[in-house]
Amino acid sequence: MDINELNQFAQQLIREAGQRIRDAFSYDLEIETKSNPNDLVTNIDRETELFFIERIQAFNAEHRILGEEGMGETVTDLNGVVWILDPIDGTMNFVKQHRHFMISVGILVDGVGKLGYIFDVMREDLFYAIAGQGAWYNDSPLRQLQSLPIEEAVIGVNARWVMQNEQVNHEKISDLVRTVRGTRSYGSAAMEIAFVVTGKLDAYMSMRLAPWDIAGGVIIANEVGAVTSTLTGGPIDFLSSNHFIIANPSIHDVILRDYIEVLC
Ligand code: 2AM
Ligand code: CA
Ligand code: CA
Ligand code: CA
Repeated sequence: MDINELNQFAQQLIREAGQRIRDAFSYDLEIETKSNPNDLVTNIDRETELFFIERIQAFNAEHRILGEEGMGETVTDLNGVVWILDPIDGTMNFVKQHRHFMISVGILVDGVGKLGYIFDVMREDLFYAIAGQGAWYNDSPLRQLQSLPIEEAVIGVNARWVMQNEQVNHEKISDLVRTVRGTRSYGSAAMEIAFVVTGKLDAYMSMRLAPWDIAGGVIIANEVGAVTSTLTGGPIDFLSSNHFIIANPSIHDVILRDYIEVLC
């Protein structure tokens, strides 16, 4: 398989899907809820995933697709070429803000991440990586992340974590929030990951992210030295949901050791 040809195809496809999503604002969105009243999905999420599936299958019928909306076949192993895709990451932002949502795509070959993409649909900004060759933000190569002390870090964390919750020890998270320079919460996991790989954030963490939220980002992270793991320091599994952290390598371990206690 020619990885550069696949990269060209994927970039073209992602940009075309982005154009379709932008065009969709001129007609009505159908908004439904999934697991809870704040877990949204629209007809555009589903139509975009179907668009990817049809185009990928026309490109190579052996490629398989693991997508959030489940419009493709069921994927339970990572043999061969597997696309892990989230057609719209940040659906609430899509619906409410009409910005700050991403297309997230990771392409794996026999379980190994080869190509990663995070596309900011409204800004038409592409973050991407080719494993072993490097990572780019549009036409600019991304540099290895520089070390910094935790006191100078700006981190992506959800405000609910600072309140008492069943997921993490909120007192330790409050300590982290007091220690760092600043916190942000953007509402799109892929966007926050894109910010960490470009040094605009120094860490981002979340509970229960799915493979399609993180696959593209993890592949980009590997090229710039960002560290990805579960919140207990375990490896990322592209077939199951789990808690997640991506961080500058100089602060990953200290965050897990001093500030994160997973309760569930
Ligand atoms: P989504 O927009 O594709 O659903 C903030 O909510 C981030 O967490 C988004 O990246 C969102 O992805 C992701 N997320 C994962 N599981 C979610 C859920 N059950 N409800 C809402 N957001 C979820
Ligand atoms: Ca969703
Ligand atoms: Ca998502
Ligand atoms: Ca989604």
